[in-house]
Amino acid sequence: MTETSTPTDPQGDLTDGFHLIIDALKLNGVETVYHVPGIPVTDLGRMMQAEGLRVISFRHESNAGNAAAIAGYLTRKPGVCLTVSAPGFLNGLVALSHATTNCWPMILISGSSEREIVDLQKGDYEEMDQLAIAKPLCKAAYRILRAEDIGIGIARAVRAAVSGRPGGVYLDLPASLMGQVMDAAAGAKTLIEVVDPAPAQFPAQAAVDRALDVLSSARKPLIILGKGAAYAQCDALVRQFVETSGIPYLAMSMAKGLLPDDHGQYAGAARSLALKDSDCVMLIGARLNWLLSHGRGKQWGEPHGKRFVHIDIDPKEMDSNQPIAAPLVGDIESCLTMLLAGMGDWSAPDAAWTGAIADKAAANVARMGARLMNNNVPMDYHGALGRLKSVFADHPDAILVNEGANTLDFARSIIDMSKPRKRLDVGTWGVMGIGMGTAIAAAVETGQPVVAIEGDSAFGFSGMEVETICRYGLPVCVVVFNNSGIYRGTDTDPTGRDPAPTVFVREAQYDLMMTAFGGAGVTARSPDDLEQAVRAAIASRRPTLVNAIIDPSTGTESGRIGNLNPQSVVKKK
Ligand code: OXT
Ligand code: ADP
Ligand code: MG
Repeated sequence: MTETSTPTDPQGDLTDGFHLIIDALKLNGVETVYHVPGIPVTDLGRMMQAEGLRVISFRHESNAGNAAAIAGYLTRKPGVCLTVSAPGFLNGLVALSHATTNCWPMILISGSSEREIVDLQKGDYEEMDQLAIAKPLCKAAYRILRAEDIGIGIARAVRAAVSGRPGGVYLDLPASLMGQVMDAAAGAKTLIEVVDPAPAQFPAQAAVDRALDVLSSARKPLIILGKGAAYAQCDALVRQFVETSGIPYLAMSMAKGLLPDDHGQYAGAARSLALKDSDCVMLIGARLNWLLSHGRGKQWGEPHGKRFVHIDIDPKEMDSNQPIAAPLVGDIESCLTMLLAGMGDWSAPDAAWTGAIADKAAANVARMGARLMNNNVPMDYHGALGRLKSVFADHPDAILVNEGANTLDFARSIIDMSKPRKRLDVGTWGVMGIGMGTAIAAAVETGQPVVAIEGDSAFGFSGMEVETICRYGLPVCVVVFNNSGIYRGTDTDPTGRDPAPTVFVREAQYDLMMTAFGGAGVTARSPDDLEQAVRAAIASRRPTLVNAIIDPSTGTESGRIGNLNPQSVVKKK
């Protein structure tokens, strides 16, 4: 426990719960709080702002929570979301579970009602046993009942969020805690500045030697970089390891740009070949979950005898889907440092293997390149995204936020990223609704321009936050890929009664939502218009919404993951 801060002293020598919470957060490096005000946290939010924390006030807790989650990913510090009790708390929970699922550090702080009423279910204002509900949905959950425990409560929340496999933490603050008064000097002594919250974790030398043995004996090795490797923020080391090994690599969606996508070893455009024909796969901060078909099936060339090397900070991840021949349990920076130290005279993989991947990638890039040149009106995904690809090539620091189905999948493979942590998307769950919260936090945390490429359905989940973007004057350009529907805008109700469940109002004027709050709104019907509008938005840093009208018939069911839809046998008769 260190005594390094003097709590704000509202009344001479007294402090209270409000101020101790703020002091404890500041002491632990929290700078920004993503928030929706209301009883019992309105004054807490006001006081946070008065005490120098940046308070970003949202229109819905889900979006504030998504902002906090991605802030955690970008900064390796817990992103903090502050909500009211019961409904506000529940609204924040999707993001808290999303953060946990994605292994990002986040703290959801919710005000709550009084224990003595809630526990007897007497029917309090917004009564709910929030702690019990949060527990199964996050990495850790705590309630603070006494002002003198605020220091410990926040220290535990911070450490739980960032240590080991990062994740979401719930912190329950009953209303009565905030007004509790204590002596200021005594209060200061209760605060804890967490020392070394995410300690280095080195694997055993024997585990490193085993991994090097497995890798060096492979004829067709492949590296898969996941967002855990991007989160680890040891970018130069990852690059050094990949380049020293000479092994081709794939980047999972949010790991794109960890090494630039035009890197000679990048196998992204030969993904199927690389997965199917490799004989040894090294996973670095990526899980063999659904996004990698659990390491089995046709895509992996089953039956296969591939050997896996896996770096992950969580030992329980090993063997979760496939037997891991060489588990390396530790943090990526420590693991790669030890691997590099042991690589000595490393021989690059067989040129026949690397050459086959490079040839396939070049052929795929050329084939796709031709489709990206089109200037069709109405636009298709390739024509529109081809232009945005060139905008990102000219703005490598801009952050790409991306959600939707076709809009997500096409943008992922078309738009190259050249720097780490520039591509932020739907993550492990494929959640629609991360868009505006993510865009806002990306702008707030990095100061860089943000371009959010949004399916029209995806945008609808968080669209009201364009007001927040305008209110804070953030450099966010939202591009709505308006194909008038989910996947396609062409479905019909066979009975003729209603619109089909997947279609929206045709060519809705989403741009007016931005102009309603003082930002710029543009309709783009051609690739030329689209490119011009996005370039202007980045240059001006003015909140902008570009309503990009896409041919409603060009998308495919569920984008690239249509195979996950159950099929009706009856329908096929
Ligand atoms: O090698 P092959 O031949 O296979 O080719 C691959 C690469 O080699 C090649 N490639 C390239 N070629 C040339 N050049 C370059 N540079 C290049 N790069 C790659 O391209 C192919 C594909 O490569 P990729 O993408 O890397 O590989 P692949 O096989 O696709 O990878 C597999 C996956 C699984 C890793 C990947 O597909 C992936 O990451 N997928 C994520 C999918 C996902 O998460 N989708 C979102 C959820 S979909 C659905 O659930 C939706 N909902 C329901 C809903 C949700 N999600 N959430 C909530 C809260 N409520 C409801 C809804 C409502 S989507 C949705 C809305 C959709 O409508 P919108 O209007 O928003 O969007 P539109 O569809 O646009 O209308
Ligand atoms: P992707 O979706 O990109 O494949 P995942 O979210 O599935 O990535 O996997 C990320 C993995 O990275 C998680 O298993 C997590 O435990 C791990 N991880 C996160 N940070 C670190 C770190 N610093 N060192 C090692 N592993 C990490
Ligand atoms: Mg759509």
